[in-house]
Amino acid sequence: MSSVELSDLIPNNVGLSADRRLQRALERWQPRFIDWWKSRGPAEHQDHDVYLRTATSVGQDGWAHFDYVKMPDYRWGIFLAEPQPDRTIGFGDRRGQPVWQEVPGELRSDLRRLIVVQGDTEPASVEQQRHLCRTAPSMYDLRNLFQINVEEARHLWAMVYLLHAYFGRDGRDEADMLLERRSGSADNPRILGAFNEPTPDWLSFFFFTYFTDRDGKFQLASLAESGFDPLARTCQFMLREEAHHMFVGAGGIGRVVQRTVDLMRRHDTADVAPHGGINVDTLQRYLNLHYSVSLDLFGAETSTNAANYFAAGMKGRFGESERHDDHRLQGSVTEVPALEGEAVISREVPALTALNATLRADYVTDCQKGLERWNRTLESVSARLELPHLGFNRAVGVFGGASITPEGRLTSQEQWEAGRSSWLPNENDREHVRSLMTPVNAPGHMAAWIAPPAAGIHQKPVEFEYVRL
Ligand code: BYC
Ligand code: FE
Ligand code: FE
Repeated sequence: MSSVELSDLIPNNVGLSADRRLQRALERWQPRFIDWWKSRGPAEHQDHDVYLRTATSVGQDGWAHFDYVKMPDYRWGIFLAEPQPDRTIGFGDRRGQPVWQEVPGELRSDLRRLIVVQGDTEPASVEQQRHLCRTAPSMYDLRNLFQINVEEARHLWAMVYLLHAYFGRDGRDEADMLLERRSGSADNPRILGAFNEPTPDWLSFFFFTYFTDRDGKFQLASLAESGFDPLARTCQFMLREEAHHMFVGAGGIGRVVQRTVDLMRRHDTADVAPHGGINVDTLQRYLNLHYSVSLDLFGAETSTNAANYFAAGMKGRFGESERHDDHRLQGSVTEVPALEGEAVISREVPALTALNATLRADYVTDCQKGLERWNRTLESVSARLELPHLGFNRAVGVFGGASITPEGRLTSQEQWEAGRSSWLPNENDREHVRSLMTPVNAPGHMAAWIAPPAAGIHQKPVEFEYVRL
């Protein structure tokens, strides 16, 4: 195992200083990355000290260091989880064979594509969130936004390392293009749909980190099983950072729900908007949007791409080693949802082609957990949040373009359009949420639409000066 080289220009545990060519190539990419960060990263506070976590090692404890840092000076590093000696491929046709330390020639373009798609989402999310620093509901939240931004940028580094180290000239070109595509751009957009949607306000941000970063968790966990060992080890380490991103989403929505319930009880009304809160039906519409857009990220229910990725050992399932089957799936079948006339039915297909749907089903189960927690808070005012039907507002897969209500009923396109403003954020919701987005900067103070968190970061109090303004 290579030791951690923290004093290098690019901190790393991949022995970069022993490979001059690679080191020089990455050092040439670095200033372009910094330019991108300064022009497309957080729109403000780049000169302020922020209390941030920086990954510094990969051991079980003490993998991160907390201190004040100005964001452009953040030490973005390349860290792979420690190798497992004698690791073998855990699934697919090559199950049991030694994992690959180099890219097998016949899998080169597929692996590059998976890494590029993964890598593209990371800077995209930073671009989507760049204006949120102007409207943070507290200094604690501002710091969490920046923590997520610097870590998504580190995830970009993680994929760029793989492209440079293992894919030669094509890989370097792809790494350059990762800095050139722009979220929401008409001519050169980011690759996946959800990463071109705006994140205009903090309610959207919390739902994005709850639902879309959670797609990251499931995709990274699948890639963490990969037979391409450097990819697996990279993703294993990224997953440690990911937990905080989803915590920010779950905690953020939980705090909004708490404040809404407090206001409903205090004023004895479901309409808390005049009292500076966010109504439950507005929350439900935001949830419907972010959940449905995130479901699209799993691709089509049946996919020969997904079957090939699995059969060849490139991308496994969530928790592959804990599954009790043959891990090859040749001849296995499974049920996927389908449309038949007016009805949503389920259809039996080869399990290998259904792997996107399988991963999505695991994701849905995970999404449900946060709702249960929020619903315990909402119980006292007899309100609830629900996940809409899988087919609601979808652009990809069997439900793509179908007119399905949140309850799962197939309707006409006209009826669906008539229901849109009650199912998805409407102009009133947007306007009200926008009106709440005034920044609160004093340490420990919170905007009126959100309850304070239960605790601060890294044993610091909630009133801690997380950003020195
Ligand atoms: N938008 O065979 P299918 C994260 C395309 S999030 C646009 O079903 P496949 C993060 C597809 O490319 C995790 N296009 O596709 C979160 C294909 O095109 P071609 C990101 C889409 O390959 C928050 C065609 O439709 N990581 O980390 O089975 C903040 C047929 O589809 C979309 C990954 O996604 C879409 N939504 O599945 C920061 C992991 N969906 O080949 C970060 C890597 C599908 O016909 N990616 N298409 O031209 C993959 O594993 C797969 O590429 C996908 C798609 C699961 C995304
Ligand atoms: Fe990420
Ligand atoms: Fe993330």
